[in-house]
Parts: sequence; structure tokens; C-alpha cells
Amino acid sequence: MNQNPFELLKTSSKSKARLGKITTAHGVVTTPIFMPVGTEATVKGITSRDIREMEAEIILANTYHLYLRPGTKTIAAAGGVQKFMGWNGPMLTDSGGFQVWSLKDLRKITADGVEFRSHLDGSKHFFSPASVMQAQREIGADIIMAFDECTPYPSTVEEANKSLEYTLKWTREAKEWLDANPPILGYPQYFFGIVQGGMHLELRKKSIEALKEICPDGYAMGGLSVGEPAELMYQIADFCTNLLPADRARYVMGVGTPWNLLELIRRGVDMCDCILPAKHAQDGMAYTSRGVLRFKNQRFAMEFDKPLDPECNCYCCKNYSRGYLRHLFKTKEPLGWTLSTIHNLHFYIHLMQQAKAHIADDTFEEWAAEQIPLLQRNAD
Ligand code: PRF
Ligand code: ZN
Repeated sequence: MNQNPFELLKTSSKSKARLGKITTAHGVVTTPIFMPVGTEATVKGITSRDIREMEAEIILANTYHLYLRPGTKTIAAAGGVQKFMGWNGPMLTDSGGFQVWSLKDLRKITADGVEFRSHLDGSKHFFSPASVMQAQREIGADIIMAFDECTPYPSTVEEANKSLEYTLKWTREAKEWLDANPPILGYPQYFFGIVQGGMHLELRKKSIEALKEICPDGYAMGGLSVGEPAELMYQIADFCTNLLPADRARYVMGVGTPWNLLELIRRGVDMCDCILPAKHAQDGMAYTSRGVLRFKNQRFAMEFDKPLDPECNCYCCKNYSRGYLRHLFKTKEPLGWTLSTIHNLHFYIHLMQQAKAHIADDTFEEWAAEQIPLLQRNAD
């Protein structure tokens, strides 16, 4: 079956930036969008009330982790991951391809799939395209991802091609399995293919042409932000969006900083996810309208009148000072993580809301050009 949840609403007159919407059984997602990462069916440290309050529209979970714990059948019994985690909004699951690939010494890749050992207890498991699609049927996310192999950087053309051949074979097998095995939780699940091919343009082209034949419901670009310079990542994304069908959603996986997002939007990308805002929140780093703020610094100890970002109206910035946040970090209080996570995710989501407003009135390019250097500064 072939369905398209995406509707293209507008393309900028000055760049490839676009506005769109993705309609799912759990709600509508407006693009460009940033998806907070909820690997274990929880956005670490915050409640689903927090997620709603920051106006997140869709979140991401990981098949690999949910397969190991609590098990995908358990989630199906709960009625799907949305109900399980009390979020009940749109969700996307990554396939586990990237997670098992990241296990390095613990996995063996063959044409049939990946044998791996659990990072939890060393037990042996096998992921095939079919088994991963079944797992994603049971988890029940609204958007499910192809089982792919992320090509390392750097890779020769031969290496990247071999890896791409696996991804294409697995994507075909996944699509066949899905067509023969409809959703089990009573609502549609859209299937996104993943473009690979490393940094080799001819392989990216080959990947896109082959995926178009398979005809997934949307397209992701994988194998980016794996150690290559940012400029190269932008170039590959730019090349891919020129070849991808305009009427389908485009998702760059695992990227990135706020300025990376603006650069990708300019190049026609609709969706991104990244652990950075949550991870940096745990390290005492806040993204703000004035740049990157390392709020653990001693010099913030006496700042009781200033929030992390004076221009932010998240729950953290409306109620707590930098001095208090610093104290929570110094004492390793969990509330420090919770509040800084709320701020960073709110910041990303609010940035996307601004991007949408500027695409709508055709001022995105000027606005983004002005924002990018501001976002990259060290905030004071
Ligand atoms: N494939 C999958 N998930 C991913 C990636 C990928 O290549 C990346 C690479 N940045 C992040 N997450 N399936
Ligand atoms: Zn804030």
C-alpha cells in the first residue's frame, strides 16, 4: 500500500525552505519540525504535560531499546507507545538500524540482517527487515522507519556501495513485509525509506532512484552528522532534496544544532531529530537567543534576576534564575536536568515555530542569515 501523509503548503521564493503538514491518527504535525527524542518511551526527565506545554508536535522513540525493554508485545498490549507513555500525540520510531550499527564490537552484519548482543546483558538477538517491521507494528508509532545500515565516515565508494546495497535490499524486504502485514493497532503507520550512500553523490543518487521505485510514504536522509564537516553535510542534504519528490516529507536523522536546523530547512528539509538539546541540558549547556550558555559557570552563581534566556517563555525561564539552576547542577539535583531539558527543547521548538512564521511571510532567508551567527555565539 502506498499512502502519503504529507501535504506541501508552500515553498519559499528565495530558497528551498518549505511549509507542510503531516496528518496522522494521533494528530497533525506542521513542518518544518523538530522531534524531541524519547528513546525509552520517555523524553528523559520530563512529563508528557511538559512535552505538550512546550508545544512539541511529534516525538521519537527507538525500536532497539523498546524491543529489549519492555518488549514490543508489551507495548502492543498497552495499545501502542502513545498510550503506553501517556502522550497520545504523533510518534515516530527509528528502526534500530542505527542503534545496532552503533554497537560496533557487539554486532555482525550480513545480507539477511544484523546479529547483535544486547548492551544490557550480552544476550544474543537477530534483527531482520521483517522482524524490525513487526516490532514497529507492535510499538505502533505513526511513522516507522526502514531498517538501514548507517555508512561510516569516511568510507570509500566501494564500502559505501556495499553498505547501500544492504540498505536497499532491506528496504525492499521491509516494504514487502509491511504490505503483507497491515497495522495491528487500528490506525495507519506511514513507512519512511532512508537514503544512504555516504558522502558519495553518485551513491546518494542511486539510493534515491532505487527508493523511488520502492515508493515509501516519506524519505529520510541517514548517514549524516557522522563526523563529516558541517558544510559537507549541508551539501549532501542539498543534493538529495534536489532529487527527492517534492510532494513527500523529508527527514534528516540525528541532526543537530539550532543553526544546523536552519541550514537544512533552507535546503528543503522538513523534519529533524536530535539528542543534543537533551544531552546538553544534562551537561549544563543551554541554547539561547543570545548564543550558547554554559550556566554551570561560577560567574552565574549570583544571577538571581536573569533566567537562562531572557527572551524565552518556557516554564524554566518564567520561574527560575540562572543562579538557582547553577545551584541545582552543583548539587546534582534531578530538577536541574528537568528544567534545563524543558528550556532546551522549548528553545528548539520555538525556533521551528519562528522558522515556519518566516517561511509563511517569505522572510525566512533574511531571518535565518541573521539568526545563525547569533545562535553560535557564547552567551553572556
Ligand atoms: N539511520 C537510522 N537512524 C539514524 C541515522 C541513520 O543513518 C542517523 C545518522 N545521523 C541518526 N539516526 N536509522
Ligand atoms: Zn527557557
